[in-house]
Amino acid sequence: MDKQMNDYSKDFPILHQTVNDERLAYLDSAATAQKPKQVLDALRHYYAYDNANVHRGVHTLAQRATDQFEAVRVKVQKLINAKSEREIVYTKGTTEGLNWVAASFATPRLKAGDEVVVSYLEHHSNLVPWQVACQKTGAKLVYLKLNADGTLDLDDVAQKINAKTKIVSLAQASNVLGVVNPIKEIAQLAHQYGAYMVVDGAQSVPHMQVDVQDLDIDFLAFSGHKMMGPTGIGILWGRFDLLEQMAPLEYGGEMIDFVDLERSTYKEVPWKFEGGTQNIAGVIGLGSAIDYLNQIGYPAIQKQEQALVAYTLPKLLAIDGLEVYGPHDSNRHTGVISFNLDHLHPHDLATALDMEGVAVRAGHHCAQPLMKYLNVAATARASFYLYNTKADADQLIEAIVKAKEFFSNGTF
Ligand code: C6P
Repeated sequence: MDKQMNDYSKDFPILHQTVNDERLAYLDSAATAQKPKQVLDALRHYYAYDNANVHRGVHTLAQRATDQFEAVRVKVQKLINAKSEREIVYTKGTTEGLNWVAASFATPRLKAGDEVVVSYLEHHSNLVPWQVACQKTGAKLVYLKLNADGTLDLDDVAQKINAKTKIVSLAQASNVLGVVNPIKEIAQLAHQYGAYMVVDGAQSVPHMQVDVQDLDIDFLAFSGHKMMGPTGIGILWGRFDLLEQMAPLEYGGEMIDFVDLERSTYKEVPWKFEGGTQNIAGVIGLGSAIDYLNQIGYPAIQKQEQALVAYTLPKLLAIDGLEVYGPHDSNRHTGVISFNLDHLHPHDLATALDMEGVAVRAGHHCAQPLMKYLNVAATARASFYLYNTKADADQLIEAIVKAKEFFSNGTF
């Protein structure tokens, strides 16, 4: 093992298998991350010993489940340095969080003549909810341009965020280009004009320290499954005063205070947003994933991912006919690398890589406006996480070279 790299894969049982008779190299963590055995154990323990509905029972199991459920709120609060655990709302994932902000916070405030600013690199989950909000209110959706290396064009940012801007909603890290946006500076600019700053943290919170107070943002949405937690659980963080102004999105069990025949009152933030039986096991698994993240620490995670990108990117760039989208400088790159090889369709490339045990994603990555902007139909994408090693990177490179030979000579 390289001195700069650790092998965390021992904690991830799924990684120790063969796929198509080859060692598995899982390079699709931007789609969903694998789960360490600590998270798998926490889920099993919860279902084996503590399973009960939360906030509803006085019996011991209900108390245990409720205590664990609420304790995770505090873990999330500390992870992102929120002011209070009551600013932490459980959701299904990033998509739901962004939809809630667009529908319940932004839509009632927007009107014709207002502008909502997004960028060309956004995931559909940070575009479509804003399209709908704009369609409903007559506000205009404004797109920030990118530089050739996929970073935001800051001159364009300075022009397009102005007195008409009411919302700026940006991904902190791109799921396609491997760039990180300067959220703190953009939030400052947005606030100068009285606009609100919404951040899609799906690809940042799993990989880097995100401090909502330091960034001085208004909302942050992220997903548990991309940070080694279970699927179906996510977080919407919002400034408390803003969450208080938002109406709930789902009405029914558990989010109410008092129900009369004609009308009802609701619980306080955050519980007024959490109608119905929640994904309790998901919350507990997320808590365990946060413990795991904290035990390794973001600096070590970033060091590992940086070392992997520094090792892989030059090797990819050296392959004749392979085009990398996003920065070519590994120091300015996250663990997400998108590329195309010659005139091969990325789905064919990804299928060939799968035959070699290498799991990458191919397609538009839920970022069709970005594909149009880059003038490509789709890309292949390798994404690293802390449990990847140099062996995974080598396997990727070898499989690409083999695929290139196969598709040009017809021999595998
Ligand atoms: N991107 C990818 O392969 P959900 O599905 O709600 O957990 O996350 C949506 C989402 C929002 N923003 C960004 C930047 C994302 O990357 C994602 C999920 C996955 O790139 C699945 S499409």
